[in-house]
Order: sequence, then C-alpha cells, then structure tokens
Amino acid sequence: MRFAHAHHTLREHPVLIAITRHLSASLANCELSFVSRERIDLDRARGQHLAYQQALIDAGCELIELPAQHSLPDAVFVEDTALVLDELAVMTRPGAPARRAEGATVALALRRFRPLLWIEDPGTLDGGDVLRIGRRLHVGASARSNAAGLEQLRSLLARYGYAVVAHTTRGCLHLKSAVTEVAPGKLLINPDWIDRAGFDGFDLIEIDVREQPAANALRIGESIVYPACFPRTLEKLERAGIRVRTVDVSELQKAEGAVTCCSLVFARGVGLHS
Ligand code: CIR
Repeated sequence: MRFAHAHHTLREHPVLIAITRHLSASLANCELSFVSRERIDLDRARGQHLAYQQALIDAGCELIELPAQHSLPDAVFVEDTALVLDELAVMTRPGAPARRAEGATVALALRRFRPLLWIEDPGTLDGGDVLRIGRRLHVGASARSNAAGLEQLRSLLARYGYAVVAHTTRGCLHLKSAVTEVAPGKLLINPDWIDRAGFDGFDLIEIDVREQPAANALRIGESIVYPACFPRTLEKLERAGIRVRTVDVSELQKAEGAVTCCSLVFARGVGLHS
C-alpha cells in the first residue's frame, strides 16, 4: 500500500508508531452489543480504513500494518488487544471470547518496542475501556472489562506509578465510547453514557445530544482524528480550538467501531526490545 508520508511533523515530535491491521473479510460476523446489524460494504470499509491510515500518517505516525486475520472478524480493532504505556505494554484479555486470539500477532509487533505484561484468566479487559491521562488510567467497568481485569491492571502497574480509576459506563460498549481526551486537560464526553463527576478538574466538552456516539476522538499530538458524520459536535470542537482531521468511518461504525479502536498509537521510545 502506498501512502503519502508527512515527514515534516516528525522532526518536531517524538517518532510515533501506529499499529493497524487490515480488515477481515469476515467483518460482517463481528460482535455487536449496542448497535443492530446492518449490511457492511466491505470494499467501502476497506477504502475508509485506508483513508483512516492516511490520516494517522498525516498526523505524524509511522504505520505498522499487520496482515488481515480473516478468521477473526473483529481483528481490525487492534486497540482492544493491548494498552501501550511509556515503559511497557499490557496485553489485554478481551471480554468477548471470540476476540481472545487477536492479541497474539499484536504482541509480536509490540515486543519490538516494549516489554510485555499480560492480563490473565479470569480477568478480562478491552483496550477500548482504558483512557490514559498522564499516570492515571480511567478504566470502564463494562460488560467487556471485569473486576478481576481491573484489579490485575492495578497491581501490574502500581509499581510503575500508574493509578487505575474505575468508572461505570451505561448504554455503550467501552469507556472510550463515552469519553476521550481531545487536548491536554480537555475531554470530549457523552454524559448520558458516563458520569461527568468522575472527571472533576477537566475541561469537559459535551457532545451534541443528537450525535450519541460522538465522544470517541483519537488524539495524536496536537490534533484529533474524528468522524465526519458528527458535524454538530465537530463544530463545538473547532470552537474550542481543537484541530480536527475528519475521516469517514461509516462502515466501521456498523461494526460498532470508531476512530480510537482501529489503531495503537505510541511513541517509539528509546529502548528497543527484541
Ligand atoms: C466488538 O464488539 O468488539 C467490535 N465489534 C467493536 C470493537 C470496537 N472497539 C473499540 O471501540 N475499542
């Protein structure tokens, strides 16, 4: 695949890596929790995924594209398989049993960059439930991420100085369906899906209530990658001074995915592990 590379941004910022995975031909058999099944146009989905990858490059990322795993319908949603922190990565154990095999090849890619720790049975955790802000991990206690998973995460990371703060979500799949960070100290939030009270001290931008799934934004450095289909919330973001790169992810949204879930973005870091 040929992409136009945005080298100019790389000089001013640490080198960012984005891991993505090509779409599975079986995407139509994806897990669905809060959206009803609609026909997915695979070719269109592939085109949208390519444009999404280009947006990551434009935002300054170097892309690592993993090959498709056609027997795993949801494998394009790599975010759920791992949590990449500064000094290590945690391989999750996704809450949907059908998704547990996705992480193996992600781990092979990640171990070049970080030492790996693992969430183990009976713990479950989806990366989509973890919003990292500095040394705090805001984690959704959802249908996908259970108490044992949160507890394991807490004890694995305590010695590295990370705190785990649990939040209850309602009406949505993951914590990051309900809240994401769009700039330092600024969160985009859907208060119907998560309580504002858990995010005291942050500047909260509320989504437009007519655009319920609009709180999922992917922040990369000084800008966000964001779905074009939420114009009212987009306007609020622009009014708040956020630089937005829009993408059309309508076919991926039918699989209950959005912009954060299709990549793992992290700084390359200094030490390489092989
Ligand atoms: C699932 O239900 O697991 C997939 N169909 C969608 C996962 C989306 N992941 C994410 O937003 N982090």
